[in-house]
Amino acid sequence: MRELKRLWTWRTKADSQTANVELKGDLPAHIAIIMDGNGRWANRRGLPRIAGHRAGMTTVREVIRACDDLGIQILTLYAFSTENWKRPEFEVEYLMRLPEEFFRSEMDELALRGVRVRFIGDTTKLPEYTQETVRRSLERTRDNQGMIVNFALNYGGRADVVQAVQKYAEEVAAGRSSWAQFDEPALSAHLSTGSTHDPDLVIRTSGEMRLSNFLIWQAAYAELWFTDVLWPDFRRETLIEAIQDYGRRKRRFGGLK
Ligand code: V07
Repeated sequence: MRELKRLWTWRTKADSQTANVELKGDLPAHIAIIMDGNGRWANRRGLPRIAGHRAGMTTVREVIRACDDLGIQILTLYAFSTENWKRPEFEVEYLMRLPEEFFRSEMDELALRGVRVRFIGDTTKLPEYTQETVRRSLERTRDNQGMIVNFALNYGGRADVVQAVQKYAEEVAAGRSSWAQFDEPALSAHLSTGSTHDPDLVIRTSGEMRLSNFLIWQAAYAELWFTDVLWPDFRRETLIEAIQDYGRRKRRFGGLK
């Protein structure tokens, strides 16, 4: 665990002033976010739901920047769940075009920052045009050495566990693994997140206090942080509040401090 105790400076859009925040305590290595409340944000403004998704994508850009500036190592974003297919066809279609739009505007900055993009979830069920973006972005950021951004697309936590066991079973059948050696690290390694650091902090916006099938195995010991703020209204400052709260909590992993 890394101890963070430093001043962090940034410019706010509104007044172009420089703000200083002191972050004490541990900095989470891996932050995972359930980005909820785009539809509600739009409704409140009398706008169509897709306007909320568009605004939400702007927040994605800002949060990637903020996490990278802070030195977060892994950011996992729940962009599309296995349940989201139940939404109206035209909304799903709109959502499925966001990845391409995102990369068209962001790829240069991601390259500059050395961000590595990865995907979790069953991307083989996505429309072909989305899969094309998935492939291209993986390829273009593969050699980067900076922060990892995992986009969860068509992701479900239970399905991820099932998929991991199936993969392990195939290795057993091929004689490359044995059930005698099947343990928690072995299962973790076969999840879509692989052997990367488990999330330390899971953030959910928009007032719901559930995991909703997101990283259910990986988040076993994560600190959970909830806010009523809707995703399009989520700011750098909101993220810092979450990280400061995280730093204050005593993390015991079930033991005694
Ligand atoms: C989506 C905007 C954010 C709020 C949550 C739902 C709507 C960014 C992406 C994205 C995904 C993959 C990728 C690059 C960007 C995205 C979907 C929805 C499906 F490689 N935002 N965003 N994808 N929303």
